[in-house]
Amino acid sequence: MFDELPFPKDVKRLLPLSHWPLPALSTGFLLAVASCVNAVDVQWFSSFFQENRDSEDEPLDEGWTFHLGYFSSSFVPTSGNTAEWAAHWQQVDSTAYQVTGSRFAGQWANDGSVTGRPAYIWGLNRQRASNEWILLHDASWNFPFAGGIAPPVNWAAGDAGEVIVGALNAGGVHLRTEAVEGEPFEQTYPIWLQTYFTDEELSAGTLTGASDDADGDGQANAVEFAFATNPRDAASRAGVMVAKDTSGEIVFSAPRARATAVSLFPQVSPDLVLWLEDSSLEVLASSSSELLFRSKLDGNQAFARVRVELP
Ligand SMILES: [Ca+2]
Repeated sequence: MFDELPFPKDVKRLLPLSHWPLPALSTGFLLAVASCVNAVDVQWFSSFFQENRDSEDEPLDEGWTFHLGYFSSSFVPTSGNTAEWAAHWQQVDSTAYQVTGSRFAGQWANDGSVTGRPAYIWGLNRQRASNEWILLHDASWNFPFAGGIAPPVNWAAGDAGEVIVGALNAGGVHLRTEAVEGEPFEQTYPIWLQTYFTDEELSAGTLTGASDDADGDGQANAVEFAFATNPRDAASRAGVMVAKDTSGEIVFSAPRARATAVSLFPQVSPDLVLWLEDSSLEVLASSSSELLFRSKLDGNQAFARVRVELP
């Protein structure tokens, strides 16, 4: 969407983000996921077609993800210790918010590794510069035993007896997120894959490589990971934007997914052939949600892109 912004010709133009070859990923994680058998599954979800809004009353968008997990040791999350949540969070499953159904729905194949732990559902948005979270729990949400065949356990957001941050069914809004202190928990590429791909797809591995483009939108999975877009939705894309700084000079701005294990390397080019890093540009600001830079090239035009590299 950003590469369709109106833009003066012959001055500077922008180019969608591109992606360079990446190191191969370990498949150990994927094999572990596929090994679950005879488990009591956990279905965790919110109801269809509800009003779900953030603290500014905007509907939740495709940047939202929901996570099922627990907090390590004896840590108990409260609205007063949100800045400490990330350090204690242990993710079990995750799923993307479905804008069309205005809900989230995940299913976790229980492997027995976390039996008895109190379960929480954490909603967050890594695209946002400020934190907006919701955290739900209920006294009955404890990870079940594995083994044997049993009906799935159902945990509905609307049944949560504890809303640690955010609000539930207040003022005509089903899920309401809240602006709080802190950073989302650190996300790696294999963990991110869980949000958007089924266990079967993870096992097959044909769509899930860093250089694969699962939705065919021209942006590799690694790029979608770096910018917190949805790799299964071709309409969900991000790119370098052009902006003006306070003195009127044209600068480039790249969004960045918060708390995401990826490195970004801005590049500029005079001609779309030769791409330069480092001394050919100046990084003006680098925050957890944005990278701001300008070209130092001579001449009256410059192009910009960002190289994405997984650790
Ligand atoms: Ca893509």
